[in-house]
Amino acid sequence: HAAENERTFIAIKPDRIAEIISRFERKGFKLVAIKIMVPSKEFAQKHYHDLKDRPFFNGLCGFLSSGPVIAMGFIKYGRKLIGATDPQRSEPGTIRGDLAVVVGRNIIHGSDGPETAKDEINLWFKPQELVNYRSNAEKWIYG
Ligand code: DGT
Ligand code: DGI
Repeated sequence: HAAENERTFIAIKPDRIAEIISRFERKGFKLVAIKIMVPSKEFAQKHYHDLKDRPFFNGLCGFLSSGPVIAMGFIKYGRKLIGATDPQRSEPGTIRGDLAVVVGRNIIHGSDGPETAKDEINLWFKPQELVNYRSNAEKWIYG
């Protein structure tokens, strides 16, 4: 199953680290890279380069670089857990629906597809920071 090996990049603000990671863990996402860092404004601009013409680009990059970010790479792709961009429109049960209020402060970024995930994982992580392994659950499920 191809989707089992797809990667996703997730970035979260601190404060609810355990809760947010646990949602991915419960859903069966496998963590393959994690670190905490304060991205520079220039780094944030690279991360959000697709949005450089939007009016909120400067504020968005300022916010991302304003403090620590926990960057994670997971195997398995999924936007459903995160919810719609605007927390006022994201469904209850999603991370943004449950934990966020304001669109410019929506606490979590997730790559929007397998291709952007590759680019984002390459931006945030060096190859040697990615760890691959079989989880115990996989051994029970796939033999
Ligand atoms: P909004 O209110 O929808 O425009 O979005 P916000 O609230 O995310 O954006 P804003 O303008 O309040 O700025 C958020 C961060 O970005 C803040 O830490 C300061 C930084 N920032 C905003 N405008 C500028 C600017 O013109 N120059 C610099 N160096 N930083 C800025
Ligand atoms: O992939 P998403 O994060 O769901 O959405 P996106 O890639 O379109 O936008 C990236 C981030 O930009 C989003 O998480 C929050 C911010 N953003 C998007 N639309 C708006 C916005 N920020 C403000 N202030 N106003 C917006 O309309």
